Amino acid sequence: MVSLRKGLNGLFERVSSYELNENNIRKAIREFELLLIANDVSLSVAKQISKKLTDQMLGKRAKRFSDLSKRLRELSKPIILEIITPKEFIDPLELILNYKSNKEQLEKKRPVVFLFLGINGTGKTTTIAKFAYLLKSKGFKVIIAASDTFRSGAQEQLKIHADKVGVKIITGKYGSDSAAVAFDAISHATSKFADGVIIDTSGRMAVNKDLMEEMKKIIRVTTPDYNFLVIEALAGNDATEQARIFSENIPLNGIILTKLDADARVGALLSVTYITQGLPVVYLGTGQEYKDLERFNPEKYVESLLK
Ligand SMILES: Nc1nc2c(ncn2[C@@H]2O[C@H](COP(=O)(O)OP(=O)(O)O)[C@@H](O)[C@H]2O)c(=O)[nH]1
Ligand SMILES: [Mg+2]
Repeated sequence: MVSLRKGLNGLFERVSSYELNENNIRKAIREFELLLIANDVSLSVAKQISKKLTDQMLGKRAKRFSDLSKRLRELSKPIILEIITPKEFIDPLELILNYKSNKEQLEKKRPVVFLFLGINGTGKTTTIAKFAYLLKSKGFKVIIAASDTFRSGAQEQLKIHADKVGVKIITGKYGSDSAAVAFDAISHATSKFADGVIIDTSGRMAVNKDLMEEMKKIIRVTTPDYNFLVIEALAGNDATEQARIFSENIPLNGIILTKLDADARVGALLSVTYITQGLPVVYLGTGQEYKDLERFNPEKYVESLLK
């Protein structure tokens, strides 16, 4: 949050000394836009925000104001909030709880299945370990499916996490069918009356056709209840592109944005939520430890950004 927030603070301070006229208002909005772009907010989102600000400050129905800095802050808040507020909030803990209390589903006995997708290195495996840790700490029984049978070391990496967290893992052979591993894990979990299954998947270096086909196959075979896309905030514009391609090809239910601790580049959050049109950000990854998984609160995010 640091750099964008600092930048915005500086901007609000600067413009408070501007004389109030149309030129200066346009200049302040332009500075606002550039600051967003410099902080990982994509061009189209930044432009959309500045257009709305211009309309609301200079348009026909603009209200009169005397404090440019205050007005800019007041108006940008709902504009940003609208972009990052999902159509529907998703809380995985509630999902499992609701599921457990739903008799019909209980009779089917199948646990809630969460599929994690995303390209290599975004933090899928780490996030799965954090998620399993969270579910376990809340008393749920979960099983992990190590369906990344592609990248060498992936099985061992996840096994180490599963052992540390203390949850069961179903692994597969490298080069074997990732969908089959996931399917086995779900069967196993069903027979053990587990509450949830978390499926890890392989990513490739970039989003490409092979990856999409593999993900579609896993989805066909396992019919997950929730598909979560894992994206790293550090990826900047690339994060937006990944969100676009995945959301166009795969029916996603939510996004997990990782690496928000490192140098906290929160701008990506705006672009990613904008491009996926209101998909909820389910969790934020804020570090490398199991506890570093936070719920995302749009109000809090905007408050802290514009404070
Ligand atoms: N700082 C930080 N590092 C993370 C976070 N999530 C994952 N990582 C690191 O990112 C690297 C790649 O993570 P991994 O889970 O293997 O990514 P995968 O390829 O998507 O499974 C590892 O070094 C993780 O420790 C996070 O929220 N913050
Ligand atoms: Mg992985």
